[in-house]
Amino acid sequence: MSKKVAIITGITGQDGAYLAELLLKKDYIVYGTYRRTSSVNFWRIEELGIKDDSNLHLVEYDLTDLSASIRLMQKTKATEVYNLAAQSFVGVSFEQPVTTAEITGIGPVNLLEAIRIVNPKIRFYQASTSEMFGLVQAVPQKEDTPFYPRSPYGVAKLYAHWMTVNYRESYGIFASSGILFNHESPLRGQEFVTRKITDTVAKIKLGKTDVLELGNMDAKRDWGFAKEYVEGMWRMLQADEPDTFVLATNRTETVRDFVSMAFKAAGYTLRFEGKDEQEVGIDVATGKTLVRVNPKFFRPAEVDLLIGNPARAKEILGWEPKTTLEQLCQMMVEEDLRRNQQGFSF
Ligand code: NDP
Ligand code: GDR
Repeated sequence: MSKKVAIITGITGQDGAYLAELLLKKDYIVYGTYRRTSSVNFWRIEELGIKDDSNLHLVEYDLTDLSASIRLMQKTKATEVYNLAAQSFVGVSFEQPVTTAEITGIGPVNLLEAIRIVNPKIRFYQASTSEMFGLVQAVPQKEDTPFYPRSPYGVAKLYAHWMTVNYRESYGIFASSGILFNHESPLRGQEFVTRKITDTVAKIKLGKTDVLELGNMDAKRDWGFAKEYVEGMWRMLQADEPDTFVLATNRTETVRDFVSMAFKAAGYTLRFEGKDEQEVGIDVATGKTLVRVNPKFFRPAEVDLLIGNPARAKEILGWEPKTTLEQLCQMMVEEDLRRNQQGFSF
């Protein structure tokens, strides 16, 4: 039997790298797309040891280009497309709302149109997000919870989500949308809060920096392990029917809790004092301030509370998360200690 062929857009990102690793293990031929930049950015697939795998083909591609999307389908003859590419940073979306709309909102429509034109039998996965829930309407959030996005990123993703549903219903395309809650790993980008925390904790431990500066520490998130979430994406495209699924852990913690957990993993006990912009985290053993608030990291609008119910994914896909937040945090701190000790950190 010939091998299955999949396209992963955004292979240079966290999820793209883990998904490529998973599909290669499953004996797929993988076309992973990356953007042209002045310097290449393959550290994640290098860390996973898959960059030179003979079944992995790296293809230059930009999600905002319809003709490139059509050629991508024609050339690769893929039967599964995982759209992970996006301007994915919520904070930046407030400063670059138009670019975010073009990439994160319209971009997926280029892929859907290419599928419709080239081969409507291609199965499509859209990386949707818990940011679409935004302002709390009900908890825990699930597939039928009303949406109320609170950032240009969330709004763009909601448009792409509904277009995915629309192409499913209008043209019978196998288009599934995964509403994924935050998922993290040692491969997470450093601008996201968990990795920023674990990398800075490692730097403090090694005497490379003194203090961790953060924005809103009251925000609550449902954090899972990225490697398990990409397995859920794959399962969505192997299901009998296209659908929408929430992937989450059904546990929520504040950013402050994650900070405490990360410092604990490096041997510190913190005590928090003060309120709002004056809040600080103090090392109980030495009395030193290790954490402080910097208002420059506040967002114009915030998503206060995310907690997802993944029951539907468990029932239909047999998917459930396994790694606890404590294990995830420990893994990230250890990896950042190792990297910083070796003199590099991405
Ligand atoms: P990353 O930010 O790590 O990766 C995003 C990828 O998209 C990168 O490879 C990036 O390339 C690529 N990209 C950006 N713009 C374009 C473009 N115009 N054309 C082609 N590629 C582009 O995100 P994650 O891996 O964390 O997330 C994967 C997807 O899942 C994203 O769509 C994200 O919005 C969504 N998501 C993520 C969640 C999470 O917690 N991680 C939760 C829910 C949804 P480059 O390296 O060149 O910037
Ligand atoms: P999020 O992730 O916005 O949930 O989007 P991020 O890690 O950026 O923020 C989580 C929460 O932490 C608060 N916060 C800070 N955030 C950052 N980045 N830096 C800080 O210094 C800081 N201080 C406090 C934020 O305000 C927020 O409340 C992620 C992305 O991966 C999206 O692409 C994805 O769709 C969602 O998760 C689900």
